[in-house]
Amino acid sequence: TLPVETITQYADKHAKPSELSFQYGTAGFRTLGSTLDSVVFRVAILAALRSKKHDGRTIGVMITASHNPEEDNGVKIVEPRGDMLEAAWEVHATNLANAPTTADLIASLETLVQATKIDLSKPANVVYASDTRPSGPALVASLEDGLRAIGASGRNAGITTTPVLHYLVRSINTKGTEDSYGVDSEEGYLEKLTTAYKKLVANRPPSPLLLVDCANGVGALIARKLAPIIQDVLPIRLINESLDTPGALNKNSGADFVKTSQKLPPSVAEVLRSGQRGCSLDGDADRIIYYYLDERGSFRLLDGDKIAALTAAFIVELVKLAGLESSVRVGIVQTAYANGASTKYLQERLPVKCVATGVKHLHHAAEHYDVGVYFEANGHGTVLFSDETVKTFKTTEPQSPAQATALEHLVSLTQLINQTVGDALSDMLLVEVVLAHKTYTGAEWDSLYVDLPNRLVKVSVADRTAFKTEDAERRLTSPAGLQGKIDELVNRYQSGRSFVRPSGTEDVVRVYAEAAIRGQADELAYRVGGLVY
Ligand code: NG1
Ligand code: ZN
Repeated sequence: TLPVETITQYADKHAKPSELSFQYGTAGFRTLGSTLDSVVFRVAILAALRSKKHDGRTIGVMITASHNPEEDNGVKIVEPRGDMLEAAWEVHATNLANAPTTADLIASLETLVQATKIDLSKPANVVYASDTRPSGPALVASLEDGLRAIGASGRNAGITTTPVLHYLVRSINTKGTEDSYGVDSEEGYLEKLTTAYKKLVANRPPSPLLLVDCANGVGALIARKLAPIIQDVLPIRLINESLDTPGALNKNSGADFVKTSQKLPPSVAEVLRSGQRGCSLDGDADRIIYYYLDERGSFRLLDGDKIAALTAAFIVELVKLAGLESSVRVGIVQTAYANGASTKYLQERLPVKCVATGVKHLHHAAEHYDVGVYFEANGHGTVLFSDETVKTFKTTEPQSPAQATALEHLVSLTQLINQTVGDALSDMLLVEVVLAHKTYTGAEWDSLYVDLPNRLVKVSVADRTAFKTEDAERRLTSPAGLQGKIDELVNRYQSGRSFVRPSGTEDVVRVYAEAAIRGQADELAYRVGGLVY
């Protein structure tokens, strides 16, 4: 049975604010950090129960609000293989978070244990981490109380990135097995990535200096440790790495700033030279956006779609060189936010699937390919290799030196790429591998296809739940009649495309539009926005 008395004692110290309600959305719970005490306490209990459900395997809990403002925070649960919490349990999380009183919480827990048939005698193991937000330490304390309340054993991974936490979860759960994912420490993570990177770029000339904008977030901590290990092959200069300047996190910097405003952070503009490449991480280092200045000094964006095109083409080429073209199926997963030009480019070469926004949808769709490349336009993404495919790479007998090299490179890629979740630093190394192999400049990479001008705007509405979608969020089914009006507008624009969906992480409706020319894309977004408002 549940330790009701202990849970009650602790839960009373972490009472739910009566005026608030919470929802486990695409990024877990996310809101003002100062309101999350009871939520994080309850999430810890849920994570412990999830661990019991998985026979004591370790569950992860990450405290972060990613690219959102510094005063926000959030919490999400990581499954034993390092992927996102199963959808059915998101509902349980929401239910627990909204139980009004301690007694209601206990009742909800009892119902949950019954309904999901949890054997309470099993052990519970949870590993947790947080980003650099000021509200982090208090929320970690709330989490630890939750673990104490249910008698779970916890491991504090400290202040680290979201992808490192996902890596740790999978590494802990595969320790000592033949599927061992890596040594379960930050050092193990760095060692795994950098060893693979050095193998992949051996015999290539060193890369030119790369600017890395850390958004004044936790990515800087890991990047600082990464830089010296690879400096001979990939010199890196970090900017926006001040972790103790109040208000600096994600402020005028980072991947979300660059992608949303389609310009350089002012701090990057000061130092980026013509022809030079740079990249921006987001606040928890699970997204990355690249850019460069062309010969006229104009800003050019290399977003998640461009990363997908670059890396997928490279993997396909290696698979061909390895003689595995007929047995290893490479595919791409995108969302509706993918630039239409990228979708066209990729569809001419590979199977492409469009899914709803949210990493879990992309991740699960990518699992259906032998090699599944998924990237959101905003720079969140990774590549998944099926177990069978990794085995094929390792056991295929090469018939030529070229085939042997291709197979070795493929094996190294499976180690370089963080397959649990999008990982800015792992993705950065992946991009740099391809650029080094192709001897591409930013401009050459950029020329794979030409982006359609596009605009993404937020619209505040009275009730965003009134907006319902179908066809991977590309069409509205409600409010009635609105989709017809959008279609009518879109038809008037050359290469026009626009869609409207409710955000899963903010209380807004997002409007996306693209068209053949800049002014038209802006105008279409503005006019569709006018229909929604
Ligand atoms: P919402 O708020 O549901 O649009 C945003 C991003 C997603 C994803 C999640 C999780 C856009 C348009 N949306 O979701 O791609 O990254 O946050 O962080 O970028
Ligand atoms: Zn993030």
